[in-house]
Amino acid sequence: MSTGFFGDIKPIRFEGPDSDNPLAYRHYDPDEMVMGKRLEDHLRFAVCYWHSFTWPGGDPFGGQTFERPWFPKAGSGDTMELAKRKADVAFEMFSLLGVPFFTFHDADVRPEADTFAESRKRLDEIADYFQKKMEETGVRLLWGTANLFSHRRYMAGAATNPDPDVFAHAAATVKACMDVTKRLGGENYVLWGGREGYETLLNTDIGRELDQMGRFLSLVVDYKHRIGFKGTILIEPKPQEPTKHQYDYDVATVYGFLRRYGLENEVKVNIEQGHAVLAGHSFEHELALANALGIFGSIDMNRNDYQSGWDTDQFPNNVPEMALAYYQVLLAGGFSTGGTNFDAKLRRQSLDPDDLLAAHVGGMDCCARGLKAAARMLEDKALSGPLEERYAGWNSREAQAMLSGKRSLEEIAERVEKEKVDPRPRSGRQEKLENIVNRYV
Ligand code: XLS
Ligand code: NI
Ligand code: NI
Repeated sequence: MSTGFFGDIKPIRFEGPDSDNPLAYRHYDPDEMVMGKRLEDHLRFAVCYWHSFTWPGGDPFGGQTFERPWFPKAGSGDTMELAKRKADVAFEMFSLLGVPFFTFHDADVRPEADTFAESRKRLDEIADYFQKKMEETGVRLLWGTANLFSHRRYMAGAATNPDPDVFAHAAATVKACMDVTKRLGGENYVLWGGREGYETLLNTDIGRELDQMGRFLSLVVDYKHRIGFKGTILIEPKPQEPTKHQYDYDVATVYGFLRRYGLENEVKVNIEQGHAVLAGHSFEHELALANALGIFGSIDMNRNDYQSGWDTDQFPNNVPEMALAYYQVLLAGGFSTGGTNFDAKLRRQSLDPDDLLAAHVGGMDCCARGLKAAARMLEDKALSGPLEERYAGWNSREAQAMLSGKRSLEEIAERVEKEKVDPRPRSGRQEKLENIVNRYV
């Protein structure tokens, strides 16, 4: 039954590149076979609940711009009835778009109550409601997560808070969210350390806070195994915002943290394009590094404005960038439990219900074009051929002996003199490779 929110818009269909229908897919045909796999199964799109249905359109200079029938009226509180209306529209949108997955925080889907116990009951009640809608629509849960950053109790951190009661509150909250994620068949559980960081060292003990965070994550991993949750635990790195310095700065930092607490085989990363950029990296750098370290999990596919310097969470619209990103995803073997989550919000002037649809349609088309270009580059060995050639010298017996630890520094030095080793620099061919990429995008 239609909620009427989107008017009489019909489900979005693939109409091919020549279509001028603004609400049709031109490049995303879920059934198209790419490298032996359906496009839908490659991309595994997810709509996020928070930006699309909860965020009111505010910025630091002004409040709500969006008017949604499920927002509480001025002066009155949020209710479970409104939460269910919101869910009705959310699932309607998932179905109209034909996305296979969604993602949510506890705070997005139910109003917070006066006590923890009551908040948890509300979350369970909404999960029941979701369960029915998921059965009806076939939409699945990519990941669930806890909002440990909006409420003022978390202003000085959740796991890293100086107050152990906040740590406990956060732990109980994550337990509730993991329970619900498991019950709904979620394929991952995400931890983004929203306020796990600091503003000033004058009031912060970094070593202690990292140990608290390590303990917290160990508790989460233990619990995952105890309840038999089969999904992947993911950390989402971000260098700053909201705190000045976030502990999960980037992929390399998270890997070091996981190693320190012995969790590198238990936890993977959810990499967000905008966060990569904030950390001074490219998206593909973060993806390639995660793959190299064996912790690649999932992606949040939302970009930043390159001039503004903060997390603007915009829908992707740059095909060459997406192509390089999905190239790394394909090199990593594609997604297993992960997927492409649009942690992206409309601009605050984009008021209309169909702006929400158009944003996702455009983002999905852009990703589809990028992935298809990446697949063609891979199939043609357009980049992997030259790369193999570049490192070919390492295939020699002597090179392998050096690499595997069979040669000491003295032995290597001796050979350099004896054989008059005299390496000749070779071109890195960057421009030629860039030209190759441009043939595919
Ligand atoms: C914020 C993060 C957040 C996570 C989920 O910058 O991207 O939205 O994805 O808590
Ligand atoms: Ni973000
Ligand atoms: Ni994110």
